[in-house]
Amino acid sequence: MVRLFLLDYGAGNVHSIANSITKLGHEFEWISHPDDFRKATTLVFPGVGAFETAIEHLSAKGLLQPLRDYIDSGKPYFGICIGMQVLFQSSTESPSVRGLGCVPAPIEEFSNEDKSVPHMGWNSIEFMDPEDTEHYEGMDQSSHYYFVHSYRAKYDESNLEAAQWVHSTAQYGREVFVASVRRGNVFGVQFHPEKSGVAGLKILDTWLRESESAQASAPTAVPRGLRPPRARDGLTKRIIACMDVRANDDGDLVVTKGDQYDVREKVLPAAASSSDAVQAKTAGAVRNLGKPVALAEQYFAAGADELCLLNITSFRHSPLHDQPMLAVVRAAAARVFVPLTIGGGIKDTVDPDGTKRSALEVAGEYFRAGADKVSIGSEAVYAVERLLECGGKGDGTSAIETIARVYGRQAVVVSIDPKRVYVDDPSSYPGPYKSELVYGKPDGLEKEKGKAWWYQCTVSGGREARPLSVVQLAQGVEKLGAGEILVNSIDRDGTGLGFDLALVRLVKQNVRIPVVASSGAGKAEHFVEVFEQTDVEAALAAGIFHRGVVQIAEVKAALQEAGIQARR
Ligand code: 1PR
Repeated sequence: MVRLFLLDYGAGNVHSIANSITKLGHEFEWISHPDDFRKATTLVFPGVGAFETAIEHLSAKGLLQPLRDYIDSGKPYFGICIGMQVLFQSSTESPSVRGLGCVPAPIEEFSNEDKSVPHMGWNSIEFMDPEDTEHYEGMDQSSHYYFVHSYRAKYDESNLEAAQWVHSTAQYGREVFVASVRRGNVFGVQFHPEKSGVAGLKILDTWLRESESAQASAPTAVPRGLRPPRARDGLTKRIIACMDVRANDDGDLVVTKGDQYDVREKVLPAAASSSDAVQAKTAGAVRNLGKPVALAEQYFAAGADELCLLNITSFRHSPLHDQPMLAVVRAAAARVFVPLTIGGGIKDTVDPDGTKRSALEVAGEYFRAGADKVSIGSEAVYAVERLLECGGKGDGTSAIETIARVYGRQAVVVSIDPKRVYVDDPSSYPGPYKSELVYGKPDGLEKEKGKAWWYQCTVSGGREARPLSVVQLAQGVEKLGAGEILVNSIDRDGTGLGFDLALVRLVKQNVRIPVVASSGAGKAEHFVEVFEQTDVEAALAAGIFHRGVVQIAEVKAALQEAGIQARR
């Protein structure tokens, strides 16, 4: 009898793989004891997070040697991300920790000289032996798969023994790295099939439906020699749909959306005419644009590359375990198979009974519920203020630092809400942000002409301004260990005027981690504009998608027409 086991070492979002496998109709059990390895006939290790955390947790739970024995026994093994990396000898992420050493090569960090690190997004793969269709394992050179990692195994044709393991490669910037390994009973992929939409589910399903003997008998690859980088890598620009979630006045969770963060329907001066009657009835109520899980499912089906759910009310009266948002995340994660970011309230909190919950615990609950990344807003601003007060060195206690240490920096997004501060006379502006001033263009918006401004950071959904510029914040959070920055614009939010290109460019030029442009998208061409005129990796929109003004497919088509790589 087939007994499929999943290995969870206790950190990161392993529920996504469980959800995918359930969705595909397979049954599984969790490895909870070293003896379970003996019962398993097939093992999937969906490693998420940091190499060191993975190895240490496995050792501490007495699972490392049984894992090694399982692999040596010849029974089928499928490792994902860190589950593939542990097969290697070592990782420069944690030099003191040894991997399983099946593949005699190191895992090293990507260079950020010519690109953002982490490598985050949908990339293509290239088989080592395209003729060997029998061992594609459901993978496809015309598909894109979701990668999220800072460390990789370089493709090194001179290391013949390691090259015999390589099944496919991918390219990021000029670096060609190992995307999958396949030999004997072992299959490992650097990307996340459980987050790679239909194309990823196909890989899992193909592998799980293979006979045990087919799973356990891939031939040793014949090393194929040099694989020089192509002119352009296969990474696509990501399109993200964002849902602001809050309780309405009846206590139901709804997706809402405001203009410049005011989510209540406008109150009319006087509901004079009968045509205003409906509007008058809803005036002042929280704008209701749909149910979060249903919308998430809809956006997944429509081709969104990633989804973002922001909890914009704090649910102060619920203990952490009963946070209504957790139920939303669980339900969404069971239905959508692309990355899910959760934001709002990722900070140290206190349950109604007085129990203290650290930001790390809060994030952990969301990861276990099925979130892939958490997004930190206000807390990030306070953390950078402390960082600057302490002379630019983090004390290790901030939410960014603690979460990145355990779950890896790729799991930590910082969502920033800057606001323009106009300067009366730029030529004589003596302020501290002179080098960050942006000047309105003669061919720009009417209200920007002849003006200059800098961007000030805010907290509490834009309600409070802080003495920090956007550049200080962006550089500070990168230093603290954030893996990505989501740049909102309070001035552009909900306006449909297009992304604030100057703001996005300013942030992008000052960091080496991926940046997501947000706020102001009004038509498909705005996405083309932001990718042509800035180097951001992704663009996010809310209002136009919720209101059906623009479909995600239209955005993708516009990008492809403009020669910008997009996932279809
Ligand atoms: O401070 O860590 O609890 O995080 C709170 C998070 O919730 C922050 O990311 C903050 O931006 C967000 N937030 C707080 N209040 C609101 C609100 O609307 N009242 N939503 C709010 C912010 C704006 C964007 C929006 C883009 C694109 N939402 O995320 O999705 O501007 O909109 P558009 O395409 O319609 O222009 P913490």
